[in-house]
Amino acid sequence: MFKHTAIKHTAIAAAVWLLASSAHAMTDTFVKESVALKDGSTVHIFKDGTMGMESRFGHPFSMPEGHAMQAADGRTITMRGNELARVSLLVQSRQQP
Ligand SMILES: [Cu+2]
Repeated sequence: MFKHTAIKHTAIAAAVWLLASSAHAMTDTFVKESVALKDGSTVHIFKDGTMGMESRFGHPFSMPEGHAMQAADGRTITMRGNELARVSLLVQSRQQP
């Protein structure tokens, strides 16, 4: 009887862990690169080549496609797409414990 309960607990713990980590896994898989910009904001480059902006305060913001961005490392990156919703998801997933 004790054995049975222990197995159940393990299964429940595994299920909870999966739920908690799924948001992180999801954002990990679709972000190819996050690049810090000279002005303190960050551009997230997704695997499909589109991009989304995050302000220095950690908030998603809109940027027109074709806008040239200066990376902190000196690169110039041209904005492709404007993935506000994806950046929102990314920020939310980081805020989970
Ligand atoms: Cu941008």
